[in-house]
Amino acid sequence: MTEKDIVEHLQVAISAANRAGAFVLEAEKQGNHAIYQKQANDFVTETDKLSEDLIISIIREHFPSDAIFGEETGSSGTLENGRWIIDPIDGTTNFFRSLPDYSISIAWEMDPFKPLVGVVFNPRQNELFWASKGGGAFLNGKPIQVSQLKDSSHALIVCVPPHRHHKLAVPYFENMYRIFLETSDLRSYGSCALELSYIAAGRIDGYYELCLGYYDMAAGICILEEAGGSFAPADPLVPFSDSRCDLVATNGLIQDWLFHMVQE
Ligand code: 2AM
Ligand code: CA
Repeated sequence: MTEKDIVEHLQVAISAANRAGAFVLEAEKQGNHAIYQKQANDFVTETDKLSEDLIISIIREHFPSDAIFGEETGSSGTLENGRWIIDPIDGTTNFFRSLPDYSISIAWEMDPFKPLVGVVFNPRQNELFWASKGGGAFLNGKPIQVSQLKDSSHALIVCVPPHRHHKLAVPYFENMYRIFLETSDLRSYGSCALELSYIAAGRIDGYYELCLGYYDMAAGICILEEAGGSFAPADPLVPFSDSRCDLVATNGLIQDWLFHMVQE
């Protein structure tokens, strides 16, 4: 894998995210979304599916046989040349309720759970976050960096309760309560890709969520790592998988503290 390969994949990811973002923004303005429920608190619209089709067609123009793992269409292609990981709208509930925090998330990796390229585009705010391994992290072309906050009592932490897995609510809220007592305040935006990008840009300091899909976080963890942040499975005995990722992510400086907070 050469630097040129990484740059070529990054360029295609940026182009696909821009085109899908413009398409999704236009659809949001049109309104009248047909909304389908996949499972409890898990919704999909026609626009999610069309956005994924558009992204896949752009990837296929450039890399016809690469493996692709998309939230809406599942897995296809051969793993030899790595794989793309796509969330065509991350924050679908925000999208169809016209809340501004939704994004298009596209990553590419050679080894599982080690993304080399990550692009997250929020068309409502016109914010394009991207990163490539060793190449740094950027927001609309300007380098970004995590916050330098070391003192958890001043930290702003994103906590997203397990909205699709209510059985996990009690232990989650116990951890969230402890985090709340030891920090400045909590937030929740509803798009994992943006939440990770916001840590990368130094806007917030940490993030704790259970039961993510890998497509929610693949691009975001690449951007976060390149901006100097850290992430890890919330439970060291449960490694990331495509269908379930329990995540603790921070600016790096408070990673040990947040990890410790969620071990009970
Ligand atoms: P999605 O829109 O692609 O399904 C993890 O929080 C993921 O769950 C988010 O990235 C978002 O992904 C979705 N999500 C977040 N908050 C949600 C909520 N309150 N209800 C439904 N889906 C939510
Ligand atoms: Ca989605």
